[in-house]
Parts: sequence; structure tokens; C-alpha cells
Amino acid sequence: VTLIRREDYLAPAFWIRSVDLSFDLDPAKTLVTSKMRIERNTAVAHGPLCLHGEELNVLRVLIDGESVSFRQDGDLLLIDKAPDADFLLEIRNTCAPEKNTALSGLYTSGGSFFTQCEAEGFRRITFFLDRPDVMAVYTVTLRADKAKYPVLLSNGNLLESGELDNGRHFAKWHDPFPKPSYLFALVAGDLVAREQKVRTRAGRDHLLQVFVRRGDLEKTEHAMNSLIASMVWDEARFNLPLDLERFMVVGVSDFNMGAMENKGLNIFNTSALLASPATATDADFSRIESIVAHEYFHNWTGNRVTCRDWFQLSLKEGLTVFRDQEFSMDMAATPSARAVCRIQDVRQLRATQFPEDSGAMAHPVRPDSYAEINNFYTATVYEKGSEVVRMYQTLVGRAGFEAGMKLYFERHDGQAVTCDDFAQAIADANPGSALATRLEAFKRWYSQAGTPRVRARGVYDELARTYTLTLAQSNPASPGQEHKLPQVIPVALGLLGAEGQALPLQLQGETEAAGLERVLVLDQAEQRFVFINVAVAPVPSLLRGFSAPVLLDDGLSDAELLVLLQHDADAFNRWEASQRLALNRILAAVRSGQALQLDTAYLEAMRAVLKHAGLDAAFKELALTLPGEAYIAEQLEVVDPQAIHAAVEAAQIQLAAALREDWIATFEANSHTGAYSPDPVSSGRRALANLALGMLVLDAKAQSRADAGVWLGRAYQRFKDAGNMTDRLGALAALVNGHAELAEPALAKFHAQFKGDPLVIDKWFALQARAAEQGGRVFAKVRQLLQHPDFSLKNPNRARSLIFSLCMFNPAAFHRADAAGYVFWADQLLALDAINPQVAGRLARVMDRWTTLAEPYRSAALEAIRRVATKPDLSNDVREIIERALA
Ligand code: B3K
Ligand code: ZN
Repeated sequence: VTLIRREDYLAPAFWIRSVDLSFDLDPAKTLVTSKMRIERNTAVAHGPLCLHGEELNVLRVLIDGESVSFRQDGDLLLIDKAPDADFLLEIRNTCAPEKNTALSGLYTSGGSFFTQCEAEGFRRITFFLDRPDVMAVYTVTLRADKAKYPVLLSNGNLLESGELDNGRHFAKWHDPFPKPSYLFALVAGDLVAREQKVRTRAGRDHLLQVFVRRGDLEKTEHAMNSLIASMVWDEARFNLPLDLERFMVVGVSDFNMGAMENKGLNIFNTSALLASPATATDADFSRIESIVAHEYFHNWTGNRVTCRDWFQLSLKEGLTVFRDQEFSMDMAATPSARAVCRIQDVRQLRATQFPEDSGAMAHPVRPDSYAEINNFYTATVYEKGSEVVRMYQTLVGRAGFEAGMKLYFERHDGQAVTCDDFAQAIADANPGSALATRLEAFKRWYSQAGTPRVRARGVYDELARTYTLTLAQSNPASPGQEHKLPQVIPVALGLLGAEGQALPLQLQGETEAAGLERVLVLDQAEQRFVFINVAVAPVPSLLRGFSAPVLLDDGLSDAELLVLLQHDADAFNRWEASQRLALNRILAAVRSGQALQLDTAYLEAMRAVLKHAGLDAAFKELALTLPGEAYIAEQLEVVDPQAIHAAVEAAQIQLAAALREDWIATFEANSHTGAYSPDPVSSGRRALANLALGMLVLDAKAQSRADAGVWLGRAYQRFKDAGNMTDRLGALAALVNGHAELAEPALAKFHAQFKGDPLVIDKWFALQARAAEQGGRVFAKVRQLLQHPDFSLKNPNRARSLIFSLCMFNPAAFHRADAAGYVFWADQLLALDAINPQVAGRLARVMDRWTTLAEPYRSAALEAIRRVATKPDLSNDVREIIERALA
């Protein structure tokens, strides 16, 4: 593959200032006419006008109305004799939307037209300077059959619409804001809209619309509410109002990712948009809220200020994820619900980004090179990028960060900029801050891949009443980066006495204590911090709220972890203690090869959490859920997925048995939440009830108790009678994961009940493919489901629900000693690559960490990767991932 390098960036030789596009929409052959006002960029040396275009059929090229000679070279169209003065370039071409299975560019789904242009889809619609630093004002005319496509949408404001001959009609749209081509969108189809008029704090009126297929309208209320909440929040927190008269959101069922922030016309995967209590779970409700918010927030962080080049992707993505995470926390309202949000975000980071950062695809938040940019919409760019933004806020404070954002927009509104510009704005707004004084070192977060390790050891001197904390950091080598420099790591901490009391924090040299929590800045390989006037030997609570994306080795004993679990003022660290207690035990079993045996101290601690009157249900559910198998694997040098699974399974069975009476009480106390509302309190109770039910079914099966039938029967009953999807799917999952006989009739009933709702059928596939493996039954079932009439590789959601669920989210079913999982992966990957390279590129990532696998998995995985590599016509997307895996 050919690599594109960050250091090779050159400004474009031409600017496109405005473009007038018209479309004669037809699924087989759509005619596109583009009239571009172009001027030379005098700052750059002379050269031909060189436009991108992929899978297009060019009909004519005119400059200022005269035909002009051009040549085509691969995916480029070159005009050697472009005028020096400003000129009008007119190009006519066709494209074939209904043949576009890659879902990039203009395509059809369910008989309607949609576009997806980020990152480089616009060039599959018409010839253009398809790069984010070329920003143009768009005017778009759509013409189509009126009966089939009554709704015609594009970015910005509707200028006019009307009838044409032959049953056709048109609509003309204008977006006043210059934008890069990746933010262009059009939609044409038979859609209906939920509408809402809103007035901003600034007193401007706006029309909000959510367009979906007929029949889905009642499932858009939550998305509309989320959109309104996002608008209110962005104005209140960052003073950023909506800037268009109209803001539209459209749902489509064939979509490569979650959603897309096209200016004024966001396009959403229906899975990230539609929700009703009967068809969507609590997790869906909260995911929809955060994705609606994320895309809306992009209007400022991404659209008004965009990226100079794709290496700067985290400029908009990391920042916008940070903003949507902050929004969700603010929506959660109570301190405990905020902590639950934070815990969930960190769990996600550890499950996806940490493995990425230590595997074949490890790359900095700002990558140095890529072959296919679509491969770099990663957990590192998004989630680690968000953690980097969070560290700015930690270092300059919340008000300082808001001042930095203000300066960023004052300087760069309407521009395409870099991560350096963002860093500079935050630092300049906070002169003398812990950030500004270390800016260059801080920026290593953008250039160094890998998860830094922080080792913390404390020594208490009883006589001197001092506590000396030594913090040391290191960062192992990653591909292309042998040696790394120290990073700037904010370590939020508190100290607790053995009875749990918070101790005042006074560093040597300070005249008085500065509160009970503070942020130390670790910016050297090793640093010592001496606390004075420390009355008793403390238990350190480090990295509170997960103040930096690092792996912490604090060497705490079980007794110390138990103090934190019980008393830490920081809810995140209380949860972290619960996870560490479990992790230590699971790792000991896996490392020693001995059967896991949970001890009374651990079980009693978990019982105390479960019975605690002062803790929220949501927190209990998180604390009692064992660490994920991917995160456990991260702690090991050599990974045996079956050994990890066996240890987790044993832990679960023992936790289920030892706490049986408490699980029963927990289930009884939380299983009736009344009329459905997705709020944090009732969703927390549903989550805990589902965990308890899962434990009780597991226990009934595992211990073959005399009254086993009781809980299996109750689970089935709850499945049948559930008043919402969260309870129904929870009960179904309990039966399926417990391999209960009743699982089959329940699955059949579920399918029959929801066969008309593709998003629910996705859940039906995913639940089976993610089920707890037992003797290869899950894998066999997945192979069988490939033949199911509802299965199709063409719909990304469906492909993800079955194939990705198995390969990515079910390590024990996937990593088989007989290599059948890897053969399955290679087969499906090759089939998918022929249809949709972007989605295939994601599936290829499954093998990122193959080198850490134990035998026989390692050799078998290598063989499967090599088999894929020998395929001659692989997409660039898959080729890049496979080559990195083999590098
Ligand atoms: N910006 C889009 C992602 C585009 C992915 C292209 N392969 C959605 C988002 O992050 O909001
Ligand atoms: Zn985004």
C-alpha cells in the first residue's frame, strides 16, 4: 500500500470558493452538474488543476463556458491549462448510486438516496478538491421523481422548490457557511418528519426536524429530546448557539458507522436514532442521546472550525467526544450518576483503546501516516483523543478550559486548522498554568503512541509524619517508535486513613494544606512528592476520576483496596478497587494455571456492596460486573483466551452461588421499575435486576439445585411479560447465557414477535453471537445463523450483529484450538471486502493482537492472516490492516 505522510502536507494549488451542484437523481445513473468558482492559491508554486474522482463517468469539462482538454490518471482528473485568473469550471458526470454497496458517496437504501462523504466520499459523487482545507459555499439543486422521492434535502436553507415535467420536482438549497466537501449531504426519499420549533437563548428561532421512514415516527421522540437538550447545553456551557434556521436529522438503515455531522443535515444510522421502550434498551437510549449530541456538537467543533488535513482528525473527534461525554455527565445530574458515566467511558477506553495502543495498529492520537484514512477513525483518535482534551481541562480548570475554547473560536472560526492551533489557544488563554508552562511536553500525547505505565510507591515515616510518594512513568515501544519521552500526566489524588477518613494534603514547602484532593503533575521519568503533617499511615487514592489514560501500578494490598472500596470519596476509585480485587484474583488463577477459588474477603466485600443501603443500583451493577476478558488479556504478556474465559466463568459461578440470597433480595427489590423512563435511577435498577437474574439463572444451572426450575421459570416469565426491551432482553440474555433449555423457545418467540423490526432482529443475532461460550455451542450456532434468511452481509448493522459480535466481542467462542474461528473470520472478511471495504477494514482489526496469543492460537491466527494477505484484489482498507498485522 502507498502511505500518505503527515509531514508531506502541502496547501492546495487552487481554492474552490463556491460550488453550484445539480443532481438529476436516478438509482441506476444519476447526472451531476458541478459549477465551481476556482482561484489559484498564489502562495503555492504553479501546477495543474488536479481533481479527485472515483468510479465516475465524465461527460464534459468546461472552463468559462469553453471546453478544455483534460486527462485522467487513475482516480485523478488533471487540467494542465487552468487560467491564472479566477475561473468557472463546469463538470458533468454520472455515478451509479444503486451499485454503490460501499455506502460511501451517493447510494440507495430502502429505495431512498443518501450520501456519506467523510472522509473521501465526495469524490465518488463528482470531481473535486476533496480535502478538508478546501472550503466552499454550496448551492444544491435536486431533481427527482416526486412520487418516489417526495422529500428532497441538502445542507443549509431551502431557497425554493416546485414542480417539473414528467412527475418530477425539484428543491434548491443553499448553505451560507463555507465547508469542506466531506460535510456535503443530500437525501431524497419517501420520508416523514417529527418537527419542533425552538428559540435559542439569543432569541433566534429554529426549525428542528427528524426524518425517518413512515412508521418509525413514534420512535423519534427521544432523539428530538436529545437534540433539544444538546442545543441548550452547548449554549449554556460553551456559549455556542445553533447557527442555521433549520437543523435536520435523517435516519438510514444502511450506514457504515453511527452517524455523520453534515452541516445542518446530520445523517444517522437508525440504530443510533430510533428508540421506543418496547424496542430499545436503556443502553440504546443513552447511546442515542450521546450520538445525537456528538453530531450536534460537531457543528462548532468540526464544521465551523474544521481540520486542515486528516491527520488532525482528533482535533474534531477527540474534542467532540469530550464534549458529548461532558454533556452526558451533566445530564446525569447527581454526583453518583456522573461517576457512572465516567466509569462506563473508562471501561470502553480500556476495552477498545488500550488493546489498540499495544497492538499492530498502535498509532499516535495524531497519526504520522496512513494508507486509508477510513482505517484511522479509531478508539485512539476518538477516545484517547477525548482523554487528552480532558487533561487540558484538568490542567487549566473548567473555567480556564472554557476561556481556551472561546479563544479557539475567536481565532479560528471559519478555518481549517491543526491540533497545534487548539493546544496553543488553550495554553494562551491560561498563561502560567500547568499546561502553558509544559505545552511542548504535553503535546507528546499527540505524537507518542502507547499507553504510559505509571508506577506509584509510597513510604510513610511515622516519626517525621511524612508520606513520600514516588511516581515513575514509562511507555513501551510501539511500531515505529522505539524510545519515548516522558509525558505530562495529571495525577488527581487523595489520601485516606485506615478508617477511611480523608487526610489534608500539604506538600513539603507549603505553609498550609491545600484541601483533601489535588492534582500532581508528573512530567519527568521519576518524581518524588513529599506530603507533610500526615497524621497516620495513609492509603493513597491515585488517578481519581481516571485523570490520565495510563496503566497504574500502585502496588496496593487487598486490605488497602478494601479501604478504598468502602470509603473513597471518589466513586470512580471505589469502582476501580472493586475491579482490581477481581482482576488480581483472575490474573493469579490464569498465571498459575490453577482453578480459580474466590476467597471470603472478596466475596464478603462484594456482598457488602450489594447490600449497601447508600449506594445506587447503577454503581452496584458496575462494581459487581467482572472485568471484561479483553481488559484482562491486556494485563498478560501471553494470552490464552480459553484460560481467561475459564477463570471468569468460575468467578461468576462462585459469585452467583456465594451471594445467592443477596441476588434474590436484589432482584426482588429492583425488578419492578414501573412505567418506563430511561433516567439514570430506573435504568440503574434495571441493570442491577438483570445482573441478579443472570446470576440466579447461572447458579440454578451450575449447581443443579433442587429448585433450579424456579429461577429458570421466573426468567422465562419475565421475558414474556416484560414491559420494556431492557427487561425483556435481560431475561432472554439470562436464559441464553445460562444455556437453559428455555432459551430456544424464548428466542423463537422473540424472533416471531419482532420480525418486522430490523433493529430488534439485530439484537436477536447479537445476543446469540455474544453468548457465554460452552463447549463450542455458541460458535456452532453462529455458523448456523449465517444461513438464516434474515442474515445478510450487505447491511452493516446485520453483519456487525453476527460476525463482529462473534469475532470481536466473544473471545472464548472465537479463539478455538481447532482454528475454526479464524477460518470463519478470513472467509467472512473476504466476502465483506468485496461488498464494503470500510466495514471489512474494521473486521480485519480483530487480529491486531495475534502476536500475544498463546499456542496453538498464535500459529493458527497467523495462517489465517496470511491466507487473507495472499488475496490479490484486497481493498486498500483491508490491505493496510493486514500488512500492519504482519509487519
Ligand atoms: N465524523 C463521522 C465519522 C466518519 C467516519 C468515516 N469513515 C461521525 C462522527 O464521528 O461524528
Ligand atoms: Zn465525531
